[in-house]
Amino acid sequence: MSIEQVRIPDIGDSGEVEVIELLVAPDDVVAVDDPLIVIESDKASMEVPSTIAGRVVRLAVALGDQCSEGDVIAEIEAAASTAAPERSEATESEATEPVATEPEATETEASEPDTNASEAAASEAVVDVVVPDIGEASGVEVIEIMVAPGDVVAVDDGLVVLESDKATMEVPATAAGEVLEVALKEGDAVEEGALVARIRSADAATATPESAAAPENDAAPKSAAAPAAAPPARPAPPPTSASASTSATPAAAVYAGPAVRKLARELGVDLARVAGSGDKGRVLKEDVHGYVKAALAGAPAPAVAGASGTGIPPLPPVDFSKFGEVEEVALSRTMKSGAANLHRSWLNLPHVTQFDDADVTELEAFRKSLKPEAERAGVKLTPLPFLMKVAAAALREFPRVGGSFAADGEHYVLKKYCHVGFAVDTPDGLLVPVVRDVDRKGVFELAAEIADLSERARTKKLAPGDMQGGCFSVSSLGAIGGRGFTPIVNAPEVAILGVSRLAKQPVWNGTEFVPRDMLPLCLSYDHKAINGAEAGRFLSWYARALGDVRRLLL
Ligand code: CAO
Repeated sequence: MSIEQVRIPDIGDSGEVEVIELLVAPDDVVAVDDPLIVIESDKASMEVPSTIAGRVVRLAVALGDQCSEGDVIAEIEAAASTAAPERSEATESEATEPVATEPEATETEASEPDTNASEAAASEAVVDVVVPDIGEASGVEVIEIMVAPGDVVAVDDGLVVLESDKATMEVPATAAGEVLEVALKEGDAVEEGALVARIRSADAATATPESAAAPENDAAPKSAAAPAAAPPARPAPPPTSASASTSATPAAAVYAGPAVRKLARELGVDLARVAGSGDKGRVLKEDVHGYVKAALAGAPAPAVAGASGTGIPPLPPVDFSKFGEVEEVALSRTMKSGAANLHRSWLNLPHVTQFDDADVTELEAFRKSLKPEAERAGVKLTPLPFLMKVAAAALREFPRVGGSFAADGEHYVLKKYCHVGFAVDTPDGLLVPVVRDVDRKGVFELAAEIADLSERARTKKLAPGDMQGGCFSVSSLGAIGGRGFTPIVNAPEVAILGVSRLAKQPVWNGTEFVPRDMLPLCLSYDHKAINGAEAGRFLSWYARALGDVRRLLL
């Protein structure tokens, strides 16, 4: 068994490169061509493959290290049968695959861009941007088109993003001006020298490295100069710099290496929606896995600024211990899933909240008069069973408020059943058990079920089914206090009633102020499902019905 060293290959780059990802660890077994690390320069990010099959004995680089061609990356104990010959020519050329170093090949392909360059010169102000030296023997895929005809670009603005199995890179504009034509589409496989776009140069004098600079550069080695007269490709920029770019789409702003892009494509993940936890917001494999996990758990994944849809920038981490002593307490599963559900609902539903007060003087008198009877029946009669019973009646009157959007996005579901959830504050977090068929139950029965479900919520005995199937929810903070709040809808429901603490208020009866028991109500709803007038009518109807429950008999 011999120990072989894998080194940074010819990276075709002038300066140093940074190690931005480690893809293996000591003791990992790798095959020839398995990626070991990802390096990044100001021109490209690329994976460095192993040139040796065997066991990784030592990684000679760490994240953030600066290195250059020839530096040792890893030491590998070569597997007996597959050990590569000691840095043979063949192995060298494999190691240097990420960049073109073959003069012949480059020379041949260089003829095309030269033609393009002379054409550009002939048509003076029209510049052909071609795929520069991308160091690939075969075709690389166009994965993003960043501009469209009519866009105005500056020199160095990204036009398209190319990706091979080794690197991801942008092809930048070599001239400032208006994009006349984009010659590529997503999925095309291209070679060095292929036409990317035609730009009507805003300033013919500064326009074309191909037309203007190339003749003066004749002294430069021809193999590289012709195709590379276009500036070399560069890595997709981090979101921060991309946001300042004029023509980049959110997808183009994604900052990720080839392995991560490949993984995202395999998993069907839109990288533009994944928050990057790497340096400068770079998306790492763990971020993609985390995103998928969150999606499967029904939780919202952290999302990036500028991403489409509901994406928001993640909050930067804070080391609170810098400011004083702290203690970290683990979040319970209930807290985590509750937080995820609330966050998802808050982000997906345009919330509006309306307020009203119900005069519950008569209802309170009625409830208090029933208390002894309720006690004999073994139940505690708080206002909540009445609030739920009246909610059931209101939902029958306003069926859309108890409905939900169908998953197909084309229909609205009106429910013929009436199940109402209620929020329970437990030591582990908020839970919303659901009482079935509230419209068919009396207040004593509801009181008994509320007590049973609350108790089971607090003792962690609720089954998942106990918290499903609600049409509407009631969140009562009345026992705790407060004059009003804006509850978050318990999606896929579209509305939730918040109830605050009832208080004696002076109410003008037309001739004098009289003391009345006033109950503050708030209705939050998904404005996509319910318009303000309908919500207003629902809440007024509800408050009136609470004020005179005899109306429910009508
Ligand atoms: N105004 C004044 N007093 C009220 C009231 C109101 N709106 N609602 C209830 N009360 C009184 C009750 O009558 C009871 O008084 P008595 O003991 O004198 O009879 C007392 O407050 C305690 O009630 P309770 O909390 O035991 O029972 P409940 O039926 O009102 O509530 C439950 C049950 C499970 C909803 C409640 O315990 C709870 O967990 N509430 C918190 C809900 C929550 O966290 N919501 C916020 C979620 S975010 O939207």
